[in-house]
Amino acid sequence: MMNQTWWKEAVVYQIYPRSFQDTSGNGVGDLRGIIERLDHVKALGVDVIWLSPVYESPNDDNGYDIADYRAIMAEFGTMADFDELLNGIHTRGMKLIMDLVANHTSDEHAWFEESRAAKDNDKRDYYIWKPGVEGPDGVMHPPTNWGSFFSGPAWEFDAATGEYYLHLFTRKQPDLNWENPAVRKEIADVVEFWLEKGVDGFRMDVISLISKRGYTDTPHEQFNDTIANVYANGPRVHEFLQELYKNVISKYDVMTVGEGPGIDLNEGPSYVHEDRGELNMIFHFGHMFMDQGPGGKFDPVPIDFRRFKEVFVEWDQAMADGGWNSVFLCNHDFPRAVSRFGNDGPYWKESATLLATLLMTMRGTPYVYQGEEIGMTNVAFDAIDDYRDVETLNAYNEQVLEGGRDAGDFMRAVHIMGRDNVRTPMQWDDSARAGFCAEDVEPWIDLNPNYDRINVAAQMDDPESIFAYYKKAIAFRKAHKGLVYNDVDVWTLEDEQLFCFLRPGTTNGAKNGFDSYAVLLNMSDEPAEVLLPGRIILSEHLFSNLSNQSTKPTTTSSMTLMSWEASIWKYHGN
Ligand code: ISL
Repeated sequence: MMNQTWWKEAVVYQIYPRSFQDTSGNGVGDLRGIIERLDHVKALGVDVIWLSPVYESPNDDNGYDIADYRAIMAEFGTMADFDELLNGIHTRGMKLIMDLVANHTSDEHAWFEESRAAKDNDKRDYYIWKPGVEGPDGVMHPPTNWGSFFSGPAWEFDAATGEYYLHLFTRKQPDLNWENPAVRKEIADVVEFWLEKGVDGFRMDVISLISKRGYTDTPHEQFNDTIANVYANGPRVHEFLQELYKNVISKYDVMTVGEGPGIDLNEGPSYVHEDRGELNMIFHFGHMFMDQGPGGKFDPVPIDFRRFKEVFVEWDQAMADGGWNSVFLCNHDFPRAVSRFGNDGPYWKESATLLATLLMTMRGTPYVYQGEEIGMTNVAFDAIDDYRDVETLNAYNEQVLEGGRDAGDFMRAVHIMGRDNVRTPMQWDDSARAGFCAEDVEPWIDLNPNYDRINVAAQMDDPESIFAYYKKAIAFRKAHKGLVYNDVDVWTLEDEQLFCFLRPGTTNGAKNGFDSYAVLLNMSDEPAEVLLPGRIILSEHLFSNLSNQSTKPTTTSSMTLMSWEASIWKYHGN
């Protein structure tokens, strides 16, 4: 039986502060806005809030470029606001985890300003500087052929000292040099600073990238292969994480989740296994990168549903022995879950609630991204000028302006994949600015025009709403611990429509004290017939997302699920 702890049983809610609630009148969400909306978050029944970065930042990448790890971004408020927010979260019985972005800083961080000033500056080795190489043409080139995550080369020439610095993300996000013990000490001090303030843990941004493998050209044409084989899982990553855990994190009862581009099934457990003293869980990208075509992020391909199920199964199995998974369908970097994995047209409500059921019935800690609880959808702005995300804008410059790609074709890809799909303001009500900011204020990014239909106020008092369903599904998970800890046994891997799994209340054949659950999901627009495994009998219908659900108790071997029906049963047998 797995060890039981609070962070395995917790449900997490992610807040992207820029887009949550403006109170100061600048069109940008802020900390006081989160304070005002804490009762909404509490009403959902979640335990932990993950707050995307709120530190001082020039916002080249919306706060993922930190200029001061110990200061609050002025647009978001003050440290006093932060303290009040933390207190408000704690008094409601919830916890707060911060976003630790420590692979890189902003180029406006004081460390980088010093580092770039002179080759003999104390802080020179805080970052990764290399001389250029002279090509056969006699022209100076970057040290390697590496590309950045956000288009263009990963090296930037800096005239002050005539060398290049590494930036795996934008040129305003120079990578820190974790080989330097002074850098690791600085980061450990930052972590300690926030833990001493009373925060309850961290989500660690691109933690798989902190140890570099050396600086040779990547042989790969596809960027995701470069991430996996050249950038991620460097030789000292586990040592660095163990050091941070041992020196700081282990002294507090907190949770950690590492974000891990390039972490595969083999590497995953080594970051989180309970004997390793590193992290509690990671976000893997098995299901987040699966709809990228050969051209990468802005070359979308349809979701392969069988592969989607396999990803869940493989990761569950990989973590079954002493590891732990996070379960998420969306965050601030990927499209809206209902638009991507559901059907945000005719089956909007059914598919959004089915996805909620999947989140709350898988093994692993579930993460809900703001707006998911009301079924917020992708947005399709016509003009590139309506977009704000540096990833989208850089890709537009590279692919359309420089590369000659058809602008309409690129925009269609942005509508499917762009990160601004999830960054439009939270839709609180149907007033002119959806309650996100005052009506005479321009929000930093336009609203999704469907806010008149999809908003919190419209769902709050409706027992049939997506919001009401999230509340019920979260409460249901918390009341049925077998959904947290039991094994996962999927029996419809080949099926084109169904994702059905058992959560047996047995561990290695012996009863584990929890009930056994069967979760039946029809992830398609057509009805589907479920053939039940012969060895089980569905004994009690517990939960469904449709009001006209298939509640017929059955001792037979099959049942029919309506389009996007989700149905949870207690079962007997093994
Ligand atoms: O969104 C992605 C690409 O489209 C991902 O590859 C993403 O860049 C990657 O998962 C890293 O994301 C994290 O670090 C970035 C930041 O922009 C993201 O918001 C953050 O979640 C750099 O700090």
